[in-house]
Amino acid sequence: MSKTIIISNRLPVQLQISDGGLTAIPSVGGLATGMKSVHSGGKSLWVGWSGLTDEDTPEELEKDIDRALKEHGCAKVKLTAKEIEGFYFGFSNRTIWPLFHYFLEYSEFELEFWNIYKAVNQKFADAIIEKSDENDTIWVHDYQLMLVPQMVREKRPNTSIGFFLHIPFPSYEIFRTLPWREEILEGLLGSDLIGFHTYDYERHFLSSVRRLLGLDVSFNDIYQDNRVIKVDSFPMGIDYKKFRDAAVAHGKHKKEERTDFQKRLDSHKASAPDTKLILSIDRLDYSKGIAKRINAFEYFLNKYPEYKEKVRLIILAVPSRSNVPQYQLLKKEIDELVGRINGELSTVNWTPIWYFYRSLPFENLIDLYTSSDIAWLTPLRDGMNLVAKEYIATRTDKTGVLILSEMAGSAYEMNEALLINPNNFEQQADTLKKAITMPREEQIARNMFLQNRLERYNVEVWANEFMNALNRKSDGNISYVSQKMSDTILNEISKNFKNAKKRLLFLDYDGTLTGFHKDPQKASPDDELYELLDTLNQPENTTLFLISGRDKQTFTRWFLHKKYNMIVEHGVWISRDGEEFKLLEKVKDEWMEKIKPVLESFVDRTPGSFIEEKNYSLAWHYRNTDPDFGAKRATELNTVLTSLIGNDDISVLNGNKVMEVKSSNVNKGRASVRILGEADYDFVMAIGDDWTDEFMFQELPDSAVTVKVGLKKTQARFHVENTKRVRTLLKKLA
Ligand code: GDG
Repeated sequence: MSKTIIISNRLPVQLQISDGGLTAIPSVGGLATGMKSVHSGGKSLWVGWSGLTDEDTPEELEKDIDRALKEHGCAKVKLTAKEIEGFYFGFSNRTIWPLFHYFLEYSEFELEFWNIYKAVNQKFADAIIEKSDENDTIWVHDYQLMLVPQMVREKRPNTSIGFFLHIPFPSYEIFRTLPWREEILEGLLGSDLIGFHTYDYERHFLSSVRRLLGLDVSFNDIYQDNRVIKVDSFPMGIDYKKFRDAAVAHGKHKKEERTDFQKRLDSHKASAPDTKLILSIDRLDYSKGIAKRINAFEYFLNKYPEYKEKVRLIILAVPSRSNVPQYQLLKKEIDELVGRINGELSTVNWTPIWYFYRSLPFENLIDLYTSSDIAWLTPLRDGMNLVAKEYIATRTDKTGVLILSEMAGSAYEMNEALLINPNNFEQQADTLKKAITMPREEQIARNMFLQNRLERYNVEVWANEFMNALNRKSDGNISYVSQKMSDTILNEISKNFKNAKKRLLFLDYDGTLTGFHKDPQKASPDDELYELLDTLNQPENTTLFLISGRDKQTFTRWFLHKKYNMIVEHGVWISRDGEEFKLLEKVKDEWMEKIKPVLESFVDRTPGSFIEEKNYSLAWHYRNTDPDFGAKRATELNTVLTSLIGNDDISVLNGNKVMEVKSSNVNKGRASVRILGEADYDFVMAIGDDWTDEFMFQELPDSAVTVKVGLKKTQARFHVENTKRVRTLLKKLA
């Protein structure tokens, strides 16, 4: 029976060792709840670190721990204190976390951290490999485990692997500073599906993949050798019902049933009924903008002094990663700020800031959410920010105002909140005033929309959507029109080839018989290729044509002495049996003089691009430009050319990172059909990789074996993954 394996740094259970023995308590965090529908019914396994280092685990308890974890569907990865130091506190939280949150100056690039990160990721991958088989579905979570997908893929090539990043993926300009950037991308690309909270993170990731790995990306598909990797955004929701129900129950509590914490809040509210409570809850983390928020609060009180004694800021900062020096510094900064402001502004009746540095039980969290008039969340960067969603979910009477930073992923879905830029104190002060004075009807109108959305797209829906997308992906959802060239099909084709009386082969060159090169002149044929073509070309009853967009000079140099038949410049020139090239088509070339300066202006403005001048066509190559910029310029050039051309005599071909302008009556389809008409062939095959080859696939009869190299949409009947596979195919025929 196939199962789902979930992998995260921490397991969704807390182990507690006391005199009484061992207890395992399920965690109540968002992820644990969200995964309930995925992690249930004994058909899943959750792999992660238990929270106890090897040093803290008494040997005699090992078996009990395993048993306790198993009861919760969990299995542990064992880690030493040194590994936790380098992998978790080191690379994860001193390199990746600051970098991905745009705190470049806090990022430490330590080789030692990186080595431990790799080794620990390998440990997680090994644990998965040991506990899974090919049919299982694997879901890896978050930035601590970015190398795991590829590590698992190596051993389990056909397993379905998904990855979700809970933090932002930064822009390419930030990400490129990481010394191990390629390794991280390659690690992630072991997945079949990569999920982010927002489209922006997705976009940043795709941009890095294109620029750093040079892979082709089309919409949200990444093409890597024989695989297509899907990238998508899945904004994480909350367990809406849990927060809603808790708030409803809280509202029904009689006075004596209330928590001590709530009783204290009540007495403060009673003593100052017009004082508004402003709440912020975060882990104590520099990405959350806590210090800036406190400064902005002081700014607000100075700008609008009439609100002194009329507002109170409650800060709940949950201790986090206190082993990391930046967090210790931040703690000190916040302690001092709160001390100074309270010292300067407090009156006998009023303390402006209540500051709690601790974690509170869930029921007190509900006390805070339901008692506060305003939630003020100002992260400088935040993958999502669930607190914003939780606050809204607990507002049973739909009152309450949410002020939320634009830099939080949740801001994209919470447009009805008051969105602010956390660096703009002026705007924040005015927004606080707006929130304090917002009419009740407006609060209700805004929150109604927010609540509906949060209820619908809750965390369970989030998890299911991800799993469904992953399952769809592994069902082979790629919209091939062509069939993959399996070994069985290959055998069949080879049989037909051998039995045929008269065979005709059309082979494209670049991207088909050989890979691409930065400089097209360097992509010359290798010995293996010559040998292969020689063998194929030998039999009397086989007519082999190299058919290419290349110029005749180059092909004369490379192939004329070999006496292969050749068609070049997409069908302008033909050479047979080692004879000089002759015109195959009559073509006009007067237009070239007019078009060339246009292309030249694009070369001047697009670094890395160049013009290839052929006898009857002009090609603008942009393979070596910045991929985004090059593609943008290509679209621009296309528009310019289309408006210039204006008649049917010349046309623009969009090839693989090349745009070619040529006479309309010339293309590979027309040329191949002409050759086909010369004799009675009972086996016809055409192989090519780009748009210009589609003409052949389209024009040749249905009985022809047409083969596309790569996974893009095509009119060919079959596809193969890469040039290596083309050679295997040809060797089989040879
Ligand atoms: C990462 C990303 C992304 C907080 N204090 C207490 C407490 N909490 C709970 C909240 C909320 C959770 O912790 C915090 O979630 P956030 O989303 O706000 O932030 P991170 O911890 O940084 O989480 C973030 C998230 O992953 C999910 O993908 O949204 O952007 O950074 O659920 O309720 N819970 C209790 N006591 C507390 O004192 N019981």
